[in-house]
Amino acid sequence: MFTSTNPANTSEVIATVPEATAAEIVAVMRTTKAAQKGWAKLPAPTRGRIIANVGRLVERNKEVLAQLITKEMGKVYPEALGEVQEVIDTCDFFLGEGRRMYGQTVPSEMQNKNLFTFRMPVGNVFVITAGNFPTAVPSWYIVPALLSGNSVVWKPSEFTPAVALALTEIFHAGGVPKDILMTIVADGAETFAALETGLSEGLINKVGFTGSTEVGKKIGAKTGEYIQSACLELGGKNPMVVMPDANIDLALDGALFAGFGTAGQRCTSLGTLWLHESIYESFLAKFTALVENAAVGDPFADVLFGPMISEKYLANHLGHLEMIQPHHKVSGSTSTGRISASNPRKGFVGDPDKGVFAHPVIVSGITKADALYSTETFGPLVTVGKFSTLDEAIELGNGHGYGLSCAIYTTDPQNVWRFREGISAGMVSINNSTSGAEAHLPFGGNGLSGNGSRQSGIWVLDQFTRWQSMNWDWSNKLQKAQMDVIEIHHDPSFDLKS
Ligand code: UN1
Repeated sequence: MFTSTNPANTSEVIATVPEATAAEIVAVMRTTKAAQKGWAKLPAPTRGRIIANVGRLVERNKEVLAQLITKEMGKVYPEALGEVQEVIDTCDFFLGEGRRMYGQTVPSEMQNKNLFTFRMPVGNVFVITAGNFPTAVPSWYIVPALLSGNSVVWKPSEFTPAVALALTEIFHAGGVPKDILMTIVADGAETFAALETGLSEGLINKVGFTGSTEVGKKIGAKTGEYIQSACLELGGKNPMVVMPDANIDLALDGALFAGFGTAGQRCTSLGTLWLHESIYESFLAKFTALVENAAVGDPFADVLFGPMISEKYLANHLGHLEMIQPHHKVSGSTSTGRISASNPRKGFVGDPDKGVFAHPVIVSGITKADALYSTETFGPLVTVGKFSTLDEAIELGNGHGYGLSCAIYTTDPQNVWRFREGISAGMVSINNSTSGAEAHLPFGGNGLSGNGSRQSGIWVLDQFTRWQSMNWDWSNKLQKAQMDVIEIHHDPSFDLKS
């Protein structure tokens, strides 16, 4: 059994759910696989109406779902409301896609012949998601996958099973058949074993995975063996560049939210803050003051961030603190590591000993040679470094190999365009946080952050459908493409008289 607890008060049990074995997951895959063809026969506009129902039900249950997210995962309540809104936005976008799902009519090179394209569902989709966005990120896979006529097996994070089961119930209440979306909780090893069997038996036709780059590599390799490419949404070390001409107060607000919102546990969280050398000291002093004075604690109170998702995430954060070197300067709190009565944080809201809370940490003086330069820290830790030219900042922003999100603060349009062109990230923010992407733009990264797949908006349809082309020759004779070429009479050496 998996037991999830409230990370702000670990003595409070939120849910206890069965832990599935690989064989049980495979059995679920068989069920959804068998049901998929019937679902695909339903007209896409009808599937769109079902997605509309789901969206309205999520809206109706927004507060209850958001409260459950805050209780089980620990993000602050306004962020949890925002996360649920992202599910609603995703449904709102895709309900209309049910009436589009456009294919094309394409001219033929021959007479009396027509060409067409159609989007076909891929089949049975295996969705594996993380605990930091227990509803929004899963919805980015599940909603378009269902709308496109696929069935889905969803393996949510073992840290957020109550939220996952609640969201699944809403999908079912909205009209998604119970054998078309099935949710099953399991650990990583059983999930991977089921993935292997599912692929080898042809039960899985597409994998959607959000999580670490390390696990993403394994999933990418395994799906590759079966001539499939997974939709991978992996880690990031998202740079934020602050130019000397920037609106400094705006940049400070952006860095604070990007760095410490969700306790730094977003794939889009700020990695390294790159400050121009001319503003380095003054910006760092102001940023430090903001972080030192920010409220941390009870996620239902007015705080910058609450607990970490679980002890596992805290342990990971503590490991990253060991990467701090003597040439670094540490600031941002009264201490580092776990917040407790014996290691207190000034102004903490609530009782730190009840939960899994960590001090915010700013590590400045980062250089390219540091382990912290190229390590995704996924916690309340922001690294800070300096640069002298925009080209150098772009080089530093790309040099670690991640390429998910990035930001630049500047008032000079030339800097904006040079940065956009030079940075390798899939998502670029101008005068805005690295996190907080809107739900209908392509979401995804390059390099260590992903294999080029994109979620959200119209772009994700290419993950969950395959193009089928059709040619229809109604000439009643065999016309041979590329061979029966219509002759064009023209004069290739024509020149105007001068
Ligand atoms: C994630 O952390 O996996 O852009 C997704 C954002 C959110 C989604 C983050 N809309 O920060």
